[in-house]
Amino acid sequence: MSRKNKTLGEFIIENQTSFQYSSGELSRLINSIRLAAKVVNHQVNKAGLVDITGAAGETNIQGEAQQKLDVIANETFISTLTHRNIVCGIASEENDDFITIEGQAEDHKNKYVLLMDPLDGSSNIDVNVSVGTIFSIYRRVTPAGTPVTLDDFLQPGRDQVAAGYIIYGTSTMLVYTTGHGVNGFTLNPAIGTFYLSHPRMQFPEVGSIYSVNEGNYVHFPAGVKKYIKYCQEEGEGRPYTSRYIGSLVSDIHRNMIKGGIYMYPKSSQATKGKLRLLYECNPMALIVEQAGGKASDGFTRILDIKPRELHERVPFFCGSKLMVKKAEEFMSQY
Ligand code: AHM
Ligand code: MG
Repeated sequence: MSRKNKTLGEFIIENQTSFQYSSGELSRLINSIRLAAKVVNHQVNKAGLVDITGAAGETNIQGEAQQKLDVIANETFISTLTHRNIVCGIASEENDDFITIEGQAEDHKNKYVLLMDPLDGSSNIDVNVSVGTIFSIYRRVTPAGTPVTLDDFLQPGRDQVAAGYIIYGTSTMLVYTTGHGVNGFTLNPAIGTFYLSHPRMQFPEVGSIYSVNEGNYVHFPAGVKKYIKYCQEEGEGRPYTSRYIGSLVSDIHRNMIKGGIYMYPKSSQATKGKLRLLYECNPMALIVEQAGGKASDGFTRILDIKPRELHERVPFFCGSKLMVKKAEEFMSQY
C-alpha cells in the first residue's frame, strides 16, 4: 500500500475535533484498541504453529467451550486498556461480570466504558477461517471517580460513542465509527501500521446475498422461513446467493461491501437467538446504521433496545436497508 494512504494514527488525530467530547480521551482509547488488535493479530496468525489452538478446558458464562485464543485475546485487550488506564470499566463476553478499573488519578478520571467480544467466531480458528474482535464504547452514566456500576454498561445501543471491529482475515482490518460514518483500515503486517483503505464504507441499499445458518431452518419462526423462501424465489434480483461463514464479523463485513442481509433469528432451540446484544449486536448495529444499513431484532431497532442484563441475547437481522425492511415485513405478516 502506498504512502498516499493515511495511517490510522493520522486519521485519529485529524478527526479528534469531530468527537462530541473532544478531550483526546476517546482518541487515546482507539489508539489502545489499535495496539491490542496488533498483538491479537500476531497471536491469531501464529495459530496452528504453536499449541495455542483448541479449547482451553474452561467454559464461559454461556456454557460454551472457551478456545485458548479467546483467553489470549480477552487478556490482551483487558491488560492493554488497564495498563494504559484509559477506561473506567470493561465488560467482556468472556467474563461473567464487568471489571472495574481501579487506581485512576484524581486529576484524570476516565469517562468511558468498553464492552467487547474479544474473539468472535473462535470455533473457526482450528479450520483457518477469519475471526474478529468487536468493541463498543459508552460514556459512563454514573459520576466520574466513583466505581462503575451495572448501569454504566446497560445503556441502549443508540448511546454508543464509538463501535468497531477487527477482522483477522486474508488481511487484517480495523473498521470503526464514532458516529460520523464508517472507515476501514488495513494492516500492513510488514511495518505494523494500519492504513485507511476503505473510507466512508456504505451498505448498498439492496444486495444479492443472504446469510443465515439454514441448518436451523426447521426451528425458525414462520416469518423467517417465508423470507428465506422469498430469497430463493425468482423475482427482481432474485434468487439471492447464500453465503454464511459462521463468523459474524466476516459475514457482515462482506455484506457491507457487496450488499446483503445477515440473520441470526430466534429458533425453537434458542428462543432468544444466539448473539449477545451488548457485545455483538449493538456495536454491529451502530456500524451498519452508520454505513446506511439497518439492524433490527425482526421488529424493533436494535439500538433502541434497553438492555436488562450483561449477557442478554437477541435475534439479529442486519444489512442492506431494503432487505432488512423486507425481512421485517415477513416477520410481522407471519
Ligand atoms: P461466538 O461468540 O461463541 O463465537 O458465537 C458467535 C458466532 C458468530 O460469529 C456467528 O455468526 C455465529 O456464532 C454462528 O453461529 P452458528 O454456528 O450457530 O451458525
Ligand atoms: Mg461472539
